[in-house]
Amino acid sequence: MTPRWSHAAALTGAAILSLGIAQAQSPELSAPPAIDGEVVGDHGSHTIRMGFGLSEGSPQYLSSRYFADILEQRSEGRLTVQIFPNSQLGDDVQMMEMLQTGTLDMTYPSSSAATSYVSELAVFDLPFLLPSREAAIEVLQSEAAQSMLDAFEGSGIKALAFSENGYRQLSNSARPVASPEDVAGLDVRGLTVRTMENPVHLAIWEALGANPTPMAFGELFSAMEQGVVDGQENPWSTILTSNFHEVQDYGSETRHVYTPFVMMMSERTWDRLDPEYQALVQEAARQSAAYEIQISAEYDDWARDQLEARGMQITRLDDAQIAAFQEAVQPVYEEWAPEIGEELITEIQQIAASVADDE
Ligand code: TK8
Repeated sequence: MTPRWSHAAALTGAAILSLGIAQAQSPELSAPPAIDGEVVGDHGSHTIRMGFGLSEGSPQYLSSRYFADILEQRSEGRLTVQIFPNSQLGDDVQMMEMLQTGTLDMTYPSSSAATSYVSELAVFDLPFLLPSREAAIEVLQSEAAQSMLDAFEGSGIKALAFSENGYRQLSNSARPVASPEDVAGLDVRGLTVRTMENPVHLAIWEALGANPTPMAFGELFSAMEQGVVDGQENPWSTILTSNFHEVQDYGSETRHVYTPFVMMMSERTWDRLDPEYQALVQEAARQSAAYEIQISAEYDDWARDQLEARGMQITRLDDAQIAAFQEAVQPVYEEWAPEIGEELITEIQQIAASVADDE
């Protein structure tokens, strides 16, 4: 783990600085459900170290605290969870590697960072696939999603639950964006947009005429501050709780991709736990993921309005404007659908459509 520390220390410095300037307040969020269920037997004490990228104000952090509380309460304090937010221990990719080697117990990456372990996860990276949050949640609860979690088996990672990262929105420091032409720039250069380290996202921003730059999330704030990139895309809640509005004047409600988070544990840690502890961890993961999805939804529009109140110029897009983005990213489907699997894509689209029909 030693080589990671210098890197981690550098990232933490940037993260603390940005948090110190303006700590985001929270919206009226639902309280976590009461913790019920029996206290499990005494199978020894374990401290579980969990790292992830987002900050203390985020739904991811708040729901992880709930996860910790469930474990602690139902094990009478024998299972404790230490949370390391703000990419303190590394970025999504590094922390998954740490799970494999057993130097970290848990992490909570964006699914997009995990497609090298389970290629089917890339279905979530396809643009404009999930038309509504209701449809997205139905998909996350489907058997197809469960088999993606199961497919981690043997990788050194035990995938426990899906939760919501959410609908991604574009922000940038250069100009208001209402069309793909605004991204590409007609008389000016195209926007340099940080993307996740994922080839489908790269393809999306190439198709839109941007200069996509894959980069770890922990390096993003300072990259924007220093003008290394013009913009990035993430859910409003992440843009707010990471204080990106301090360095990004413009936001566009593009909703171009809905991505999940995946709560995961090192298989080495998992194997060390008594089966009764394992069952508790699995149940607590599901409960905290469900809570995360709930408060993430509560956070979303509120965060957008907060950003606006704090001076970010938000461009809302009508159906025709969204359709223009949708059309511009069609080549991404042509390129990636065969790779990801037409059958899987159709299955996910059908689950999504079944919700639309219900409404
Ligand atoms: C946080 C990341 C982040 C993701 C990204 O570690 O990289 O933009 O959306 O939230 O997982």
